[in-house]
Amino acid sequence: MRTTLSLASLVVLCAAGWAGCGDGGSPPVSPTEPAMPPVATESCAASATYGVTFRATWNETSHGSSPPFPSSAHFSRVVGATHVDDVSFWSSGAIATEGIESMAETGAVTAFCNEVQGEADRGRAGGCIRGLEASFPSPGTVTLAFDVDEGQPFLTLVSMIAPSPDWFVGVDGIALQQAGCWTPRIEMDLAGYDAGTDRGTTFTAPDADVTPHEPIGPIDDLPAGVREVPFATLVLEREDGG
Ligand SMILES: [Ca+2]
Repeated sequence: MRTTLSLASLVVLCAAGWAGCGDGGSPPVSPTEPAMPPVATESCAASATYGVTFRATWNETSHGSSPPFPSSAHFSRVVGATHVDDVSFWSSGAIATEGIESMAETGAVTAFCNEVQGEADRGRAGGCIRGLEASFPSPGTVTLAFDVDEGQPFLTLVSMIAPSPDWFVGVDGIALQQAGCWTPRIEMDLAGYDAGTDRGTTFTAPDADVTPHEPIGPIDDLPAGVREVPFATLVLEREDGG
């Protein structure tokens, strides 16, 4: 009896993370033809490319007037990495790394990217993902793209709320795959965080270092009624046909 795999069974294998997803396993085909219909092969491929739309929604009325909305409100360069599940570049409740402190206080990304490279050297992260714009106004929108491999299918991205003492937005290790296949589209609202490294209470407060650093958490200097209002929306969409 001839053995063939149905589309349904291949989808199940893909969902189980089967290494053969995306190549072979189906009835004989020429090397130049896709082995499977696009939906089955591409969603479970070994790698993917995502486009990122970072939509800054923070504006003069979104978070009230105390502390007052600053002139030249903007965000710093979007920066991040793909990584394995047990790597964390930041999380709520943790103490900020030097890279997160630098990003959240000044928008500089060199220290953060060095931390990413350290994990990349150990095979635990891809390279540093850097947006093209060093800063961009809010409200406003920027786009970027990144490649991701199935070995490092979690995403971290951050950007400084600017001006601010040490406030930022970001995602902390969101999963880009479900059951071994790439999620086509993810949309998330981004609330603000306080990096716990500066005690300033207004967007334009002068530098005032916190020693020792406090855990990353909500921006307690914003009124409770607007503390959870998103500063931005993040949309991830596969750009390679998935
Ligand atoms: Ca702070």
